Amino acid sequence: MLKGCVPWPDEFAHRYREAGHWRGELLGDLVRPWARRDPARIALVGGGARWSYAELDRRADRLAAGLAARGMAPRERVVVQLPNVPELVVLCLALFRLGALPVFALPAHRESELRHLLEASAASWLVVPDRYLGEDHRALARRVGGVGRERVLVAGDAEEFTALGDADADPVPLPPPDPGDVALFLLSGGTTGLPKLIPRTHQDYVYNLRITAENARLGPGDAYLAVLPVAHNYALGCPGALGTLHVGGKVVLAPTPSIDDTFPLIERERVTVTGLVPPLALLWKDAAAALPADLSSLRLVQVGGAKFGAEAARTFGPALGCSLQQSFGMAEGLLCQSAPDDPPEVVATTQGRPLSPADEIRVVDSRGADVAPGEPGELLTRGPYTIRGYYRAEEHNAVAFTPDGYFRTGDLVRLLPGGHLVVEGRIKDQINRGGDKIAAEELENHLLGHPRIHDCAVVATPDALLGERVCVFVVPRGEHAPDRAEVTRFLRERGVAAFKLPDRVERIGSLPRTAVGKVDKNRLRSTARRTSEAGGAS
Ligand code: OOB
Repeated sequence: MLKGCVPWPDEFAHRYREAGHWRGELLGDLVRPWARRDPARIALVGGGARWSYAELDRRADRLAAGLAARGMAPRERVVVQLPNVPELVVLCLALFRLGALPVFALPAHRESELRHLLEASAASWLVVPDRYLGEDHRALARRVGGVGRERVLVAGDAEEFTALGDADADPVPLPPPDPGDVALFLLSGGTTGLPKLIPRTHQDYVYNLRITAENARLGPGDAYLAVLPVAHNYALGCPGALGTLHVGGKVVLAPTPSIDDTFPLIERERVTVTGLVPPLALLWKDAAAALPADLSSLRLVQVGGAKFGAEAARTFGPALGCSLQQSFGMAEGLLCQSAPDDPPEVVATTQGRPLSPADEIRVVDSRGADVAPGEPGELLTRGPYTIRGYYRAEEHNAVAFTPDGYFRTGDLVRLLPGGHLVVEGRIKDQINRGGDKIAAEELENHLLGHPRIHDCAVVATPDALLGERVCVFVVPRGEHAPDRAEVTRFLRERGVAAFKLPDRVERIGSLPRTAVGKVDKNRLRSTARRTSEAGGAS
């Protein structure tokens, strides 16, 4: 395995191979059988493209050869920041075939996050779109720096950089990567500072695709609509775009998650399956009743990324005329989902069951001891598609994993007798804003750089639509505390992604502390709730 990664111990690797979970498959081969068997079958629709399996396969080979000709080598890291455009899917396949390693940035990331990803992965390449949603990503690449001009690849008008479309050459034989080696890097939601890199191997991720596709009963007759960024695990591989290609289905890319973009696509492409975060699911429920769109082709909608309340979950399926599948997953691996034969009340009130028979689950108290059955506690897990360590993060790994290899999820759950999990909350210091994860410490570190902020703490406040919003408590240096507009301006200047910007900024004389001297975030959360009920706050 790539240096800086933590392999599964031999005994576990052996077990996963024996059980047939790991089959030595390569992500770069995903579309090959379909391209041979049924070349004209439609694989990918989006941004004006409508490519068959043969076309997608051919483009991936040509791009891989073109990138190799420009000097891209196996195991080099490539920070990929592309929205849901067809080039992203071709690029993924090309990199997998080449054995170069995509590090998936989100389209919303800005200088702060991109700089961190380039540095943390020691990347030699960066891929961006020309423009997306009003942002000029070439200008962003210029500000970020760190990679030579010829190693910045642009989908679209490249200006002084290299056009991704110019990386095109006749296919050449490429030595296949090792299925047990890293194929891609996903990002952690982050709890301590900036996102950690999650190395996923070819065979563990193919397994991830297979079990999520099976649980969705996904087949060649399905059309999957990627509403959320394909750069995120959920729409990439759970089953997402790659899981759909694995089973010979059709991937449809929505350019943005808006109703205006997605509903017409569902109608036109007869979309059968998609995945949403709870705020989008709530919007879809209302819009389905109000708009004349024909959503009759939809058979299954996954909702996950943040807790979907039982009340909304009960009414969602009937409103859309399809089945609901709750999805509780994490880029580190473990996926829990409702099963097709779960009774409706179980689907509405739980976040599903771990997908693999080899997933090991523990629910523990603050001392690490197993809680009594049915009691809430922190979820620990290990298994055939759950990492054993973040990339180049030895110190952090020592606290994020138990000595016997369980990942500490930071999620508070209850385990029901039937094996279903209910997510009750979280102990990690993170805000989940409608599925977008914000590490409190990352924002706090930025804010401490403000000349008029002496100290600060970031906490979640409850919200009916988003589940949680970001609230900052500020202890000013001097008389005038910066208000929300000033804090927002400051964070934007530092190149922080817009989804992390605070919804509220509260002034406070000093931060409350616990007996051991840590900031008492529980107290701050109650203060935030009280002031919002009283109608205060900026
Ligand atoms: C998905 O992955 P990440 O890596 O962005 O975030 C993982 C975290 C979990 O640890 C949990 O705190 C939260 O997101 N979460 C949920 C949830 N799904 C994720 N919390 C409550 N209920 C749920 N259903 O978010 C992700 C990855 C794959 C599939 C779906 C979501």
